[in-house]
Amino acid sequence: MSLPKKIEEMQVEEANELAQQLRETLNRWSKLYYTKDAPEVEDHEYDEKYADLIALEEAFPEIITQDSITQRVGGEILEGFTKVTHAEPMLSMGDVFSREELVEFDNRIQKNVGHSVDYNVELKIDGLAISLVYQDGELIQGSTRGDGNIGEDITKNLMTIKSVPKKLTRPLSLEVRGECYMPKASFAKLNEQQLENGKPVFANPRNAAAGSLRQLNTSVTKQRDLDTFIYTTVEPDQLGVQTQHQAIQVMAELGFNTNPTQEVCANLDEVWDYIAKYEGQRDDLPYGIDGIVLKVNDLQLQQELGHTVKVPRWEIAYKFPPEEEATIVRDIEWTVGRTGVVTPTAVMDPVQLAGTTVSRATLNNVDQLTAKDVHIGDTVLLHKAGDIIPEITRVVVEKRPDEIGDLNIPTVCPSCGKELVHLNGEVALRCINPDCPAQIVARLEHFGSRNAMNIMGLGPKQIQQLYDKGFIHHFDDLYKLTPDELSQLDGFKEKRVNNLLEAINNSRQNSLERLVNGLGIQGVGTKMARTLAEEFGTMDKLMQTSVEEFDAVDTVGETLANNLATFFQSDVAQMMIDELKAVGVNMEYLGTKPTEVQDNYFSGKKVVLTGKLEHFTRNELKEQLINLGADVVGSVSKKTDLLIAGTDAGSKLAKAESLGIEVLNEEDALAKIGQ
Ligand code: 1X8
Repeated sequence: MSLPKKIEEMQVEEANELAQQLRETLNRWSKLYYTKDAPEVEDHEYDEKYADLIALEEAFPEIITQDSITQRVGGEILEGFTKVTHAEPMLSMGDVFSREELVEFDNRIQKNVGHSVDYNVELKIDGLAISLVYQDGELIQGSTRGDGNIGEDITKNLMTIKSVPKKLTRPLSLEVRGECYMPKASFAKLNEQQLENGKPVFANPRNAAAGSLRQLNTSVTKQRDLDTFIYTTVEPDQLGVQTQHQAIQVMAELGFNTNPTQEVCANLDEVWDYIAKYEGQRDDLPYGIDGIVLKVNDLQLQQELGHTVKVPRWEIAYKFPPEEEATIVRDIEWTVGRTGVVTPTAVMDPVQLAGTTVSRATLNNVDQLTAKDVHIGDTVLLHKAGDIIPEITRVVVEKRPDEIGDLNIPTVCPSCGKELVHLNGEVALRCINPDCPAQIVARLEHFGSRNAMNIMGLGPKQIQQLYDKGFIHHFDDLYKLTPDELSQLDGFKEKRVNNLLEAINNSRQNSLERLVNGLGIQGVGTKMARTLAEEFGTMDKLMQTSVEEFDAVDTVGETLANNLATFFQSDVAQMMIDELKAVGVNMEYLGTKPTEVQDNYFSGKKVVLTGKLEHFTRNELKEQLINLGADVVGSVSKKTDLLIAGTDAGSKLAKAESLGIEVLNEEDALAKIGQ
């Protein structure tokens, strides 16, 4: 958990706020991951935040939003792809984890049908759901599942995969569905290459398949070794078959790759044998599976059983129990967060666990570390909580070396050396030194982050380097950075230096809520910062507000009101804010003004971006345009006002030209932005 406090101690407002922040972060990370092959964070960080979000949503179901990343059937819909509405929704599937639950499923089916049924049992492939549409035997469209109703058109990408037939052996018009995956061996090879080329590695074969398939540049897809298994058709009537088992056989005859392991089972004992057999072979299969799928074999019965809003009633997935692996703890790292909380992380010999390489597991707090009694040198069992977060299950005591060191729980801060404390009986160990370097760096990071001052190009790496060089310490130091200092950052040539300077400079004009968030006051997140800015209007007012006045705000509780008054009236805050005023940082709430941008070339226009850009990433340019009031959309249509085309622009450019839409190259666009 990386949550600031125990979920049991949270109010719904706070949980909601945290969940919203987590969603924004996770959405951004997952987008970066898919669109750029370049994750911003390590896998475990993503996993941890994802698990936090799940935990919050489980504790407070009322805060779940429809568009929460936890609610999506598939991945997200990418900007660069044309959207496809599925003729029949691509449903997800119910899942169970035990034999008892399988029995329940079977009982339900038997009750509904009136007798026992045959099941077709298939492997559940760890890949990406795809749909292929054929007209008169020709492949005309391929798409991702997307949100189940709308997917992305990835026809060109799928065309590069050998096992996807471009032409069927019979001129049928039908839609089939299946799984696109990357074989384990290809995954290993790809990651080796990625490492050699200094590129980030993929976390698991599934991510690698998704990242390879959802490439705007199909030549990348082609270089990746992807494969498919097709397991269903939307129109079984076309095949003249009565059962799922036959459907797969006929689809194989039509030219599709189908998985040969399917078996018809007459009862749950047979199903259970199948499960045991493939669970045992799991690691030997050339592709990843995460369970098996049980389907009522008779297609007529499937029809009669129908589906609920979300899932078919005639099929269920049995998920394998999470894998457990043994490894050795080599180090316990102690890290200091923004609020001074010090958390232990076990660093272990890397092991392959449920599809990813794991070498770190958080122990969350000292209590957990002592309860589990994890020492350096211990052999531990690792599993993935919810199949996501690596977690140490227990120490294998029998394997403990004769000589083992103490737990070595720090009494002083690993960063600044000051004494650590437990505040008000908290389990968390805290460094309360306001000058602790690790906290300063973490606070600066937060200050510049997306939901706070939103200084693009100022990431953790840059903050750490600038801090190490002694250029930044207080928030206002960011505004005093010189081009010469910035050019000392790794990889910063003139362009990046200028971009970062501009981003820092622009952040002076942010509305008050961003600054309030950036200050990192305990209990104040994005939403609370906005509430405070709206309510009190200026920083000066906030600094004169009493506990009672804070308390009078609807969503502010007593504890927070106290925190706020204490903070805003403290000498530290006074000084910090005076310094920020001195460097020209705006101290007023601008309300809706930021979006009421001055009329400019881009305001109100529907703009599409395509091709390779030189000076920006596409996201950066997009953000600039949005700030100028443009509506940046994914695909070119009659309604598009403007296409900005980088180099190697393809079909979008052609389409824009054919529709007579204005086209700017990157330089022209930059010139117009500058005006
Ligand atoms: C997902 C999957 C299905 C099958 C295999 N692998 C999957 N990942 C199969 O039916 N053999 S069905 C499915 C789904 O979401 N409906």
